[in-house]
Amino acid sequence: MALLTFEKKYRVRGGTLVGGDLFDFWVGPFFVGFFGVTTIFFAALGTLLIFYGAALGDTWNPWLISINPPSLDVGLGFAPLAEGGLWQLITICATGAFVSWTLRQVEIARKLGMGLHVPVAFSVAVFAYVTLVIIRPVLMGAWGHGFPYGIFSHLDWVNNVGYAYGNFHYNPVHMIAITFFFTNAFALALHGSLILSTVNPPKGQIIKTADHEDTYFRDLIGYSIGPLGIHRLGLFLALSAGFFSAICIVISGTIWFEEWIVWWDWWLELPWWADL
Ligand code: UQ1
Repeated sequence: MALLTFEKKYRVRGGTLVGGDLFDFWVGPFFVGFFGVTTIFFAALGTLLIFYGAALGDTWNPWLISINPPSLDVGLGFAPLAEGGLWQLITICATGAFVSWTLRQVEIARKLGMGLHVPVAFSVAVFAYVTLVIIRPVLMGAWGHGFPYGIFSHLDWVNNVGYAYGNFHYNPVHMIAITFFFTNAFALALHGSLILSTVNPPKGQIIKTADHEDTYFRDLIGYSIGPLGIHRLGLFLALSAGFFSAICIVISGTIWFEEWIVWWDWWLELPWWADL
């Protein structure tokens, strides 16, 4: 079905979660909905607050601008605007915008009668952000444990938090997350190259089929996961990468307080050689 025909047929009322028909309209190509309005509100307010925070700072160098969380002694209280309060408001706006965007994805999926895979996947990214700036700071008792909003400053934060636990690469859950990231890149490279090799033939030649794709991998390794399966695998790998990233940082400083290499002492302490 051509795009214009499809849109006439499927760009219809219904499927909204909030507001009934009130916000059930489009602006140009964009569906609005209640959560389109709240997304714009939070994103615009948050952006304005970032510019206000930058104006209070001592640089307009985009690499160096930084909106910092309150100092640790503020704990979980409210801070004055210039002393972390802006960071707190911006965090509320960012979370509000991300959650609104997720729910707008849900409304669009419902309108079209599609599965909720996209909003579920997006939620994992939102979960990773919320873990860094809300869940972990709350568990550790201070907003000051959140990361600063700045290009270089957030890199410094990652560096410093990493070294606070020795060498973060010894964190076993960090290892799991990295393994998922690498495997995900591997799977997408296999999939992207396989698809292009079948559907982008030289001029004058007809495209190949899903049977060619299956047979390629059966010839190569004796197994094909299938054209649907590879997308299930890809979604699983990508979401696992984000999920285990969130877990590897949230356990650092909440249930594990030492250098991560010490965690591996369980290996040395196994009973059959602990006393040797
Ligand atoms: C695969 O088996 C498959 O099914 C035909 C694809 O779909 C088009 C793929 O993209 C890839 C990469 C594979 C091979 C993957 C595994 C895990 C054997």
